[in-house]
Amino acid sequence: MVFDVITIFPDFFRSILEHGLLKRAMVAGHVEVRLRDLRDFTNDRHRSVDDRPFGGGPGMVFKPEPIFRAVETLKAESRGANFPVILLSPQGRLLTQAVAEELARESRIVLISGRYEGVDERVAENLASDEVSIGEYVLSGGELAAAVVMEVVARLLPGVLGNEESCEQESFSSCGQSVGGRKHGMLDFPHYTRPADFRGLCVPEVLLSGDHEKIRQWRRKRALEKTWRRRPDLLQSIELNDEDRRILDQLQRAACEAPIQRD
Ligand code: 6GU
Repeated sequence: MVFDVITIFPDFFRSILEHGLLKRAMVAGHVEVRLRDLRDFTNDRHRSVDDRPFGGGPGMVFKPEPIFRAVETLKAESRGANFPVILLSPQGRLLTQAVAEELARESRIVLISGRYEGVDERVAENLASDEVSIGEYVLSGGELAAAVVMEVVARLLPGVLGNEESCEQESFSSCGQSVGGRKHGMLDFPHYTRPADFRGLCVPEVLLSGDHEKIRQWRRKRALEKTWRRRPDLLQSIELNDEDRRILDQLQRAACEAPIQRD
């Protein structure tokens, strides 16, 4: 997978590319990231990438010419190959695990880091093939968003996660059989490691028991419970078995007797 990132802050990406998953994916040859400085595609003396908005108002807007020139240069390099050109912006479609899975099927993706005040609309309308937002909040620029997209897509590529098992069980994970992006469609169960007693805060006894069936049941129950409290909306799309329904009935009944605060 090749990511071409068009940005006015190429240095912003250096640290995330030198640590963790993206670094490993690059070293192993699964991912290549090419940072493209937007200013290299300007042709005025000041290398200016933005200008004041037509119609007035605060802030500056990214000009179309450097962005068009940057993408056209990439297209010329790839000799006709087709690839998605994604504008990162708060107006985009929301990045979900399902969107990440869709993107992970590509072999090359161009990411354009916009900025909060805006990018000339002709980029979204006439150049980008897709517009993506990473969540319901406002960032000052698309750099963090581009980094998020690369991370969530890279970890889905075959061979990138050394430990496929940990991927299979975690919440929001998807090794091909997810429901709405999450394995089993619900939030993750709690995890613990040593020490078993940390300042009097003890790990649940069952996890120390070695009884794998009991541990499986406990994890399923805690995952259901957490999902019921925090994200009851997810329960609509989960396939529940008899044991699950019994657990949810119990929670429901307990809540009626002594209303529990959802957190
Ligand atoms: Cl992609 N860009 C900006 N500026 N803000 C955002 C975003 C993107 N996604 C969520 N908020």
